[in-house]
Amino acid sequence: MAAMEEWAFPTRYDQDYLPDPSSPYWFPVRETMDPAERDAAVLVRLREVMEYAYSTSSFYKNKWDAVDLKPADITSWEAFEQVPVVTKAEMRQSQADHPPFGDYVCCDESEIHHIHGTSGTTGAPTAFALGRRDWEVIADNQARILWGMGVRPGDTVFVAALFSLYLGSWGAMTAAERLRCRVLPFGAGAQGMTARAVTWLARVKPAAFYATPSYALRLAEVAEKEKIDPREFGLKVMFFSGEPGASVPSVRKAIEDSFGATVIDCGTMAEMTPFMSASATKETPEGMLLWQDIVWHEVCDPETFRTVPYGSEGTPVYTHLERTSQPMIRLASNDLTRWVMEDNPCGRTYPKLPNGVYGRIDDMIHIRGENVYPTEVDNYLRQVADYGGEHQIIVRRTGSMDEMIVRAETTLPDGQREAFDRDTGSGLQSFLGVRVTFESVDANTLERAEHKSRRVVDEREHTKR
Ligand code: 8LE
Repeated sequence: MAAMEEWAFPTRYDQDYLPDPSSPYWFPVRETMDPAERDAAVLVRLREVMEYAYSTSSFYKNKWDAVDLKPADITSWEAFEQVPVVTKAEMRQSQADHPPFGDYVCCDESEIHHIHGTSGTTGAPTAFALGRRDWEVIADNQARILWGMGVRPGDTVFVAALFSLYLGSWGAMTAAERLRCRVLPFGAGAQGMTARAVTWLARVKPAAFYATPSYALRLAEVAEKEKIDPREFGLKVMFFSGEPGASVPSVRKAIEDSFGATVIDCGTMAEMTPFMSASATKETPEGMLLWQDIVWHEVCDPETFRTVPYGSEGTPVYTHLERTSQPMIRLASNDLTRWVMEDNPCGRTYPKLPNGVYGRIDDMIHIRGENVYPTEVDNYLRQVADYGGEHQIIVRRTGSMDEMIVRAETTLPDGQREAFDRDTGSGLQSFLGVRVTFESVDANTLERAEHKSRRVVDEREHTKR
């Protein structure tokens, strides 16, 4: 087996390393090696990470002792797939019992370099503790992934996401810094900031841009209002995480058409930072590759948490290979995806999520025996002429029947919407395969997301969470 570049645990990357400028790969061996050889190396690493977690955290020790599992037992993939998954509820409990970081912090607390957290406004927050050395390793890994996207030293990277508890923006920033880029940590979310972003983008003309997909579309609308064509920003690559969108065909196309840039999808979960370990590349721009030597990604049956065969749908389960602060070992995501293993145009030998991560299990709408992904509604509406750019999905129970109402904006004036309402309603209904009550509303009346979109309002009692 060819020696894998800087493959060690605990991990320490050479902070001065940069690839040969002509190389499409940061680490040519690790990225293009025989996947079976890579997997064999990962299995050894998983045992090491588990030994480390078992000996440094009561969380993992108790969890594994309860099922009589020892890290040394992990000598096969069958054995690894029986490691019980970690749920978000367990982490919340651990942090309630051992504030503020829970008993799954494996490093000395003096090592903690950054504290981030869940950005939701309801429920108990979860704190993320990131070690100083981990932060460097995260930067290195994500710089490597940015390299794969075609970002290069000296490029200006415009970060248009919240700089607060949210890890997305900080992760993009630290990666770009490690890559020797020029970072513009613009942020998002303050009053009037989107219009100012338009001005800055037009003036600075960055090469790369990071945000949530909803925010990019919002930015394009604001630019249009300011009479600026987003293509004038001259962006080369736009990379997105945080929600489905960059792999939803019509959303992706809307962003590409507005900005004239390559759209790249990436992102797992904040807990999993380096969260870009699932990411497309410049030459494999669609879907997301699973960079298996950075984080071990499995796609599993949501009941048994055994991996499903390539070609099948399941829920992602993630394991850190390099984190020493709060390593996640088989973290259950509750998301939905499908994975495949095929030849990738970029030459990387990683499995791929051809449709990205297309939804959360608990956001799927169950209506009269059918499942509807909210992203399908987005995908459909986005290619309808005269669509106003935003919509809402309301699910309610009328009598004994569930009803799905889609309320969508249109740019058509009131009085000229009859055909639009009829055709969009029936088109949506046959696309989704469920009955839909369709209503149009004036453009620019529904709320735009500054961060992640929340478009579903489920008014049914039994699904209230
Ligand atoms: C489809 C990954 C990050 C830092 O951008 C993020 O949003 O982390 P966070 O706040 O922990 O949220 C994670 C959840 O966002 C995932 O479980 C998934 O439901 C969604 N998500 C993140 N990136 C994507 C995504 N869904 N495609 C993505 N690229």
